[in-house]
Amino acid sequence: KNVAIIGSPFNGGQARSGVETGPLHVLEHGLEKQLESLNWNITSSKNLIFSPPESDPDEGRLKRPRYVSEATRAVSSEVASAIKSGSFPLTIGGDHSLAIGTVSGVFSQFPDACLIWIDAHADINTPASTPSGNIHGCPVSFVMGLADPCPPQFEWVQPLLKANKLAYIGLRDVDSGEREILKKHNIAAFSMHHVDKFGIGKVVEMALARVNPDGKSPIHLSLDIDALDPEHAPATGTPVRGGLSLREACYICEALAETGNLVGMDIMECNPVLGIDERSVTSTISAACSLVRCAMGETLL
Ligand code: DIR
Ligand code: MN
Ligand code: MN
Ligand code: MN
Repeated sequence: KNVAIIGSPFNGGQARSGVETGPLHVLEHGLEKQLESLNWNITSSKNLIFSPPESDPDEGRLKRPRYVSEATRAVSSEVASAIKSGSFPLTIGGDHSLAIGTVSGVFSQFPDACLIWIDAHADINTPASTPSGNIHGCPVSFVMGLADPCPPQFEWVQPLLKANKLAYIGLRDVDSGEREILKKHNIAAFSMHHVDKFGIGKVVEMALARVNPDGKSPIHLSLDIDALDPEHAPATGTPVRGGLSLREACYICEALAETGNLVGMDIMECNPVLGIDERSVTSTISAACSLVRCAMGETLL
């Protein structure tokens, strides 16, 4: 079992600084040792370097399109080369716009993969629907090719993700334009309401049945730490109350590990600078590490 850790200290997809310090905090918490003790061989552990272009005018409503495009393009090629060399790409963000890169990289190598997106938000705004202009609210629409026309900065992004290969769990703050997109494309979207109604075990089962009915597809997991209730992960840019318990989120990761089909993972949006005290930072970072360990087999016997 080989893993490539891709630290991605990037904040250009949203307005709050600090999220770029997420990867360092996660690594300082001891994630590498933790993975080694789960018998993972760390083939590489990088902290990528991103530097904002000198000029980066808005593209319509989109803020910092060049910076996000360049960063995510670099992440995409890191993820693809990790897979080519036989390693599991674990990308640590950074804001969730990075998933333009991780999903592009994974799907370039595994075209029949499916994507499980764990988040309070759907992150499927298009350049036309985004209320904020923050690209971390848009990555899913980009990798699906829903941005029409595609902003020129993002012409390198291929529409590799099909609507029937995407499932959400944990949603509770979805914009009206996003709701329409989810409906129109019949995307499997399990909100906190469904988690309450059916329980997390059933929700994961239903999500996998939708995107991976024959159980054969490779799976990429993109996890926004704000999927967790702010009680467990307060240090994040856009916390929303009423989220997943730590156990529910761990369960999702364990169930995906259990499939044996997981081929990549993102852990995004930890912003240690936004913790109100040491304890709130530590709980957020240790939750992120727990989720990674669960996805990478900690609880498999
Ligand atoms: C909102 C917030 N839907 C937007 N999105 C967030 O700006 O598009 N995503 N916070 O993580
Ligand atoms: Mn976000
Ligand atoms: Mn979110
Ligand atoms: Mn997100």
